[in-house]
Amino acid sequence: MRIVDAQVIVCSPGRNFVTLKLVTEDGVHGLGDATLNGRELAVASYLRDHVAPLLIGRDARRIEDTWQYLYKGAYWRRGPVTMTAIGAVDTALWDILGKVANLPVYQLLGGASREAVTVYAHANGRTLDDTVAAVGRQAEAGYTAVRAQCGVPGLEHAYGIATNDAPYEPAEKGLPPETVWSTERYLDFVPSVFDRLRRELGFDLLLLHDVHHRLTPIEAGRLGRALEPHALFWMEDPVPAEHQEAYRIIRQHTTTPIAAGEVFNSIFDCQLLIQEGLIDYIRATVAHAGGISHLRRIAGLAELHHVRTGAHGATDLSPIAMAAALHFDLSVHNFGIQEHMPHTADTDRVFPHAYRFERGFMHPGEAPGLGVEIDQGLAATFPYDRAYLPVARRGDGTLHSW
Ligand code: CS2
Ligand code: MG
Repeated sequence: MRIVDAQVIVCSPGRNFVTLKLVTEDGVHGLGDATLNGRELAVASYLRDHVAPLLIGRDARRIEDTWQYLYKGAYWRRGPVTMTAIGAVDTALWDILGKVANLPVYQLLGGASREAVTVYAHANGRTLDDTVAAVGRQAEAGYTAVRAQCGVPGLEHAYGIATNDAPYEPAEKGLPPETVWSTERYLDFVPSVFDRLRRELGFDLLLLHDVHHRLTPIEAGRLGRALEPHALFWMEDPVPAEHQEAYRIIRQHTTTPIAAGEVFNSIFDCQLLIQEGLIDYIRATVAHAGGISHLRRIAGLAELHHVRTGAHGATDLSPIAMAAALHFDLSVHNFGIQEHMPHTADTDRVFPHAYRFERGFMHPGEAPGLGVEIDQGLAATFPYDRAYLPVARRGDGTLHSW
């Protein structure tokens, strides 16, 4: 089962995606998502120029050895570009193994630990009224969990708010737009959003909120405490997490559950957070944290410490990453929740898939492998289109975490 071809496919059916396609001598192929939002071509080059030559001739069944070869063998370890590339290779090899075994990947991972995967939806609005209406619509669509983001009075832009009627999409065409941020206005306003949501919608619905790395630990402690009466399912990324010890301060001040890790690349980024029980949900993904193999390691460590998974699932992860996440979610014992943002119709046409959504739950389907394909002819009609995430500055012009 030698690998004979490794292709990197870049396309933009509404947004940019990088896909790795590995082909074996028997003509079986596997797919991996290598999309790193705003830095896509760096991963494409890493794979095409440095990884593909190493894969040709390797046995596609040696998933663990290939992972170690690309990780330890590079000498330069970790980092988003390297780990996204390794993740794509790993995911593609699991896809191949599933196809050869004629089994969906979740069966290779130990089988289903649950009937279906609980997913949370996004709801956002520029005003409080719009946000409450958006959350209500997602609840009516059958979601049992909804992430609520609201525009902040006095701020032109807030994270997570759609600029038009289309679903929220973080990247924007061209060069990075600049936005203005005020911690004071945000902290003042957010508790009133959840107060209103709970008063109008009650406590049955699970509510989540993404702070998007904007606060300091003591500010995060204050927000978490203010949100306690509204019983959030989680408060996400309250602070930038390079300094894991900083989460101790948040924990000392609030019992609001904490989720972190969509930007993490390896188990080392969350080792202390997990081992000290400083978070409740780990958001590392298949795409950016070294693939299915490495994510399972992270989940294994998390399970020992009562931390559950809550994988990132924004639209900048392609349907290949979504499929891989669902196989992982269905199988892993300490699954918590999965983020779900529907892709554009063009993206769904480029990546036909077996996974399905039904009233708040998803399932990866029973197709062998990951159950997702890429229509390369159609993909070629959507060429790469440069786009960046915005940046944020405080009122005086100081750069702030976006
Ligand atoms: C996010 C994303 O889904 C989330 O929770 O924080 O919207 C994130 O901003 C993007 O994935 C960045 O590429
Ligand atoms: Mg997030």
